[in-house]
Amino acid sequence: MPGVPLIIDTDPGVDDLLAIVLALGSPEVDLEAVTLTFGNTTLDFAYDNILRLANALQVTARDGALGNKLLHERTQNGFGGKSVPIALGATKPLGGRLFTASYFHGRDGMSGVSFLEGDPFPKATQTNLFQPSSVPADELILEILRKHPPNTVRIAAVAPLTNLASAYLKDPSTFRRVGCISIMGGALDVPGNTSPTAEFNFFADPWAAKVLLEDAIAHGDAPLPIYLFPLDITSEHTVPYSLLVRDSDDKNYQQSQLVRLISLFLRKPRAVTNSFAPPEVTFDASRYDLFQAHDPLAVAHAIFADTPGWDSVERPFLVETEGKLTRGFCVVDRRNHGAAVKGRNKAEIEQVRGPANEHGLSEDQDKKSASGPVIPEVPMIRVVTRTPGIAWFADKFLERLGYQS
Ligand SMILES: [Ca+2]
Repeated sequence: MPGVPLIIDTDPGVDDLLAIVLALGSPEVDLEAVTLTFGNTTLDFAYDNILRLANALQVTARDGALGNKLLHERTQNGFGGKSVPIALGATKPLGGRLFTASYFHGRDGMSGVSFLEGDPFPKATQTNLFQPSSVPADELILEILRKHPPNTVRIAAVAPLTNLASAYLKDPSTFRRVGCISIMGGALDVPGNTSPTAEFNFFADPWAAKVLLEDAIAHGDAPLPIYLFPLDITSEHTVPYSLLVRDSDDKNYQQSQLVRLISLFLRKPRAVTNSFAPPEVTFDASRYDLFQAHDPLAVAHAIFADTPGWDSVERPFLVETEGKLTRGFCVVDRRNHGAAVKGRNKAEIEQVRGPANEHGLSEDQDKKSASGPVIPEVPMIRVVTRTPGIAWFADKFLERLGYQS
C-alpha cells in the first residue's frame, strides 16, 4: 500500500537529519521531497549535510547494519525505484537580517563533522535515495500539491517558514490543496530558545511565520490545516542522549556508520543542553542529559497523524516581526477581556458585543469609555497540546532509526 505523500521542509541541522531518517524508515509515508532553506546553517551546508547523511546511510546499508529493513531498502533503491528530490530554497528571510543557529548546531549545522581531518563522513557522490531537484523549493512544493488529490499531501515544516510562505504567496489556491502542515515553531507559555521571547524558526523568519499563521489562516475560504508544535510541547519530548550517542565499545557504534555519525553530530547540542542544567545541583543525567526532539516530533505528527492520542486547542496570537528585543515573539494577549469573549474570533465578539465602529469598539463600549479595550483581529492557530506519549514517541523514533537496544 502506498504511504501518505510527505514533504519535509528543513534546514539540516542535527535534529532535522534525525527527523528525515525517521520519515525514511516509516512505511506510513512516501517522502515526495526534501525542500531546503537557510536556518540552522546556511543553504550550502544544509545541502552538503543531506549528502553526508546519504553517504552514511549507504555505507551502513552496505555493511548490513541498518536495523530497520525498510530504511535499508529505501537507502538502496529509493521509494519503489524513485529517488527523493532535494530542492534548494530560501537563502535568507523574507525580511530583516539573516541569523543561523551555529551556537547550537555548529557552523556547518553538524557539530563540525564537515571539518574533521580526513573527512570520515564524506558527501555521497552517487545515491539512489536522493537526487537534486531541477526546480526551487517553493515551486517543487506547488508541483507536488498540484500532482496529488486535494487534502492528501502532508508537509512537515521544521525550519524557518520562508519556503512555505513563498509557495503560498506565489499560488495561494494551489497551496490550499495541502492536507496537513505540521509546523515546529514558536513558544507560547514558555521562554524562547534563541532569545528570551522567541523560538529559533520564528526568530529566523518572523515575516514568513506571519504570512502563514495570520494571512493564510485569516483570509481564505477555509483555514489552512496547520498544527503548530511550539517549544511548549516539543521540549517535553525527549530521548536520553545515552540511547542516541553510543560509545565506541557499543555494537551499534562499531557496526553502523550512521550511529557513528549521529554520535558525533550530537556532541555540540548535547554539550549546550547539559550546560543549561542548574549549576547549584548535582548533575542528574536522567533529568538534564536529554535530547529534545523538536523537529522529529513534528515529523512524527506528519507520519502518525491518524494514531489516537494527539490533541490540540485553538489559540489566538500574533507574531512580532519588528521588535528590537522581541523579534519572532508569539504575542499572546493575556489581558482579561471577560469570559464572554475569551478565545473568540472577531465575528463572534461582534455577535456578543454588537458591531464595532471605526475605533474597534462596540457602540455600547464607545458610549461608556473612549479608551475601552480594543480587540484586534487575531487569528486562531491550532496548537498541539497532547501527543500519543513521550515514551511512545521515543520508542517509535529509535525503532525507525534502526537502533538496537
Ligand atoms: Ca530544523
